[in-house]
Amino acid sequence: MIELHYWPTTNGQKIALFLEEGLLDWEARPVNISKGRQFDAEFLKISPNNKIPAILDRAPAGGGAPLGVFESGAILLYLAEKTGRFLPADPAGKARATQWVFWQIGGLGPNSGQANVFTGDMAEKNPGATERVFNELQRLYKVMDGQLGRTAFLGGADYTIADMASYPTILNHERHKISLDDHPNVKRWVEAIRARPAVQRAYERAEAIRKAG
Ligand SMILES: N[C@@H](CCC(=O)N[C@@H](CS)C(=O)NCC(=O)O)C(=O)O
Repeated sequence: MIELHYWPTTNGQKIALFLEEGLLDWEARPVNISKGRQFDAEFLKISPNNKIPAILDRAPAGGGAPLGVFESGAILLYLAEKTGRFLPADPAGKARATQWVFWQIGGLGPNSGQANVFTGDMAEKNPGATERVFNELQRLYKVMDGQLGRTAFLGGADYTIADMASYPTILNHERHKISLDDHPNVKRWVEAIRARPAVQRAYERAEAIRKAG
C-alpha cells in the first residue's frame, strides 16, 4: 500500500493524477500546509525538505523496508517504474518523456510559483523582477505549445508522467496572465487530459480534502 502525504496544490496533484489511475493500492494522507503540518516530525521523516508531496510505499518495488520518497518528479518516476505505466520502457522514449518532467520541475513549476509571489504590492515594488517572471512564463507556454503542435502529449503520442507533471500548473494559466486561446495546442491538451476519469477523481478528492481542512 502507498500512502500519499500531500495537500492538493499543483505539486500534490501531480501524484494524485497518477494514483487515481487505479494501478496501485493507495491512501491519501492530507498534510495541511497552511496549518504548518509539513513541519510535523512524522512527515519530516519521509520529506526532510518539509514540502509536499511525499509517498510512503509500504511494499516497495524490490521488497524491503517501507520506502519514503519526496520530490514530485522522483515520485512520478518511481511510480511509473514500479507499475511499468505512463513512461516508455525504451531509453529513447523514456528520455523523450523525462525531459519534459525535468522541464516542469526546473522551469514551469518554479516560475509559476514566482507568479504567485509577484502580485499586488510585491509586483508594484519589484517591476523588473515581476516582468522577468511573467515574460519567462510566456516563453515557457510558447515552448510547450510548440511541442504540443508536434505531438499529442508532451513526451510523444501517449499520456505520460510528463503530462501529469505539467497539467496542474497549467490549470493556473489565468494567474500566469496567459490566455489558452493564444496557445491552441496547450488548450487541446488540457481538454484531452481533463476528460480522463482519473483526473476528474483527483480534482473531486482535492475539493473534499480542502473542505475538510
Ligand atoms: N520541488 C518540489 C516542490 C514542492 C513544493 O513546493 N511544495 C509546496 C506546496 S506546492 C510545499 O509543500 N510548501 C510548504 C512549505 O514550503 O513549507 C516538488 O516538486 O515536489
